[in-house]
Amino acid sequence: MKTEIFVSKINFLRVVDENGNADESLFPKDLDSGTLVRMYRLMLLSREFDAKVLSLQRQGRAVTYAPLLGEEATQIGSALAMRPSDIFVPSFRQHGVFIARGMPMDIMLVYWRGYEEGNIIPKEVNGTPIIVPVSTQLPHAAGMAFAQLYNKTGASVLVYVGDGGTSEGDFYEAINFAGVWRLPLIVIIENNQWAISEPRSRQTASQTLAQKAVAAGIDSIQVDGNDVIAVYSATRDAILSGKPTVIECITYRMGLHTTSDDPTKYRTDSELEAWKQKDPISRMKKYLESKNLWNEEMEKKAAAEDAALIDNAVETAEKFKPNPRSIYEHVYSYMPETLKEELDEAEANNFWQGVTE
Ligand SMILES: Cc1ncc(C[n+]2csc(CCOP(=O)(O)OP(=O)(O)O)c2C)c(N)n1
Ligand SMILES: [Mg+2]
Repeated sequence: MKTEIFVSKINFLRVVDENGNADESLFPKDLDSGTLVRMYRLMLLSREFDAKVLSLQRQGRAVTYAPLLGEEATQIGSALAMRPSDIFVPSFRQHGVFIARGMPMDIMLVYWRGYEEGNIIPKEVNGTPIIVPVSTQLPHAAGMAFAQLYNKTGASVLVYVGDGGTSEGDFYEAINFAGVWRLPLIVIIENNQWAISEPRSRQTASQTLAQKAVAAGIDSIQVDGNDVIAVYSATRDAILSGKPTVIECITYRMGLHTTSDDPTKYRTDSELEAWKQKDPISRMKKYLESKNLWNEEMEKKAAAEDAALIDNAVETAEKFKPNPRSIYEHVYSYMPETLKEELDEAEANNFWQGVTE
């Protein structure tokens, strides 16, 4: 006997198209006009913040930075779908998620000036620090989701990973664990088509990244990641279902991998141009304008307000004086003897002042 024992399908969701036209039958019912405008404003603010950090880095006022340009809808849509009690676990590019969750921008900038004090996330933001080792955040997030289930908190854990990150063992292990234990874990794949210079086509032979969830026995969907409404809708549904879910958001990294990267070395202008036509911000703007919820005057006012907010945050962040002891204090939960010796020696030699005096 030979018979088909398993078939699967992956849905793709888009609610608002590139021209700003919405499929009303798919439009989430809980989105009022105030929230729609807020979504747009947060995308604008994230883009402005991003441009500012890039500029600071070029002036030697910030460290290596991973821009989010082009990925605003994926980040803001998913962040706004969370309830305050839901916990998010970022990787290193989710600046928009932090902003939408109320992370003070001056603290974010302290981190991007190179100080770990900026990676201490205020409790009410309900997220974990920036994590650079690719995909190591996934098993942590699965463990956190297990804790939510065990403690019956009712909260979900939303973890972000790039397309490249889904090739790591940590990704498969986390979704496998989530499937077995039916954890409230939502994995947002921010598929921006590139893992540094490695194109999506070279990362996996899998037709979609969403289908990787199938083997783990968990739900998944692919969404237009440049459509903030679709991302919101899929994430909200997943959170409310309480079930482990993988959401693949199709978006594009319009900028650099990081400030140390030069994408002109490995990708074509025509590819970038094609994605610019799908810009997540102009799409939402067209939609809001068609509903008379937004106009040029509001755009100008918003730009001025955002610039003032960001300038203020930069000013505050640049006044921040780091405590050099923190290099030693936060490595372990306690200070081992060997580290204590190093710290004592550094202090005895007035290490903080440098050696040139
Ligand atoms: C374990 C590990 N391997 C390699 C790197 C170097 N590295 C940093 S980002 C990156 C690519 C990540 O691509 P993707 O997951 O698609 O995320 P994106 O940068 O596009 O947001 C690599 C290989 C790292 N940080 N950690
Ligand atoms: Mg990527």
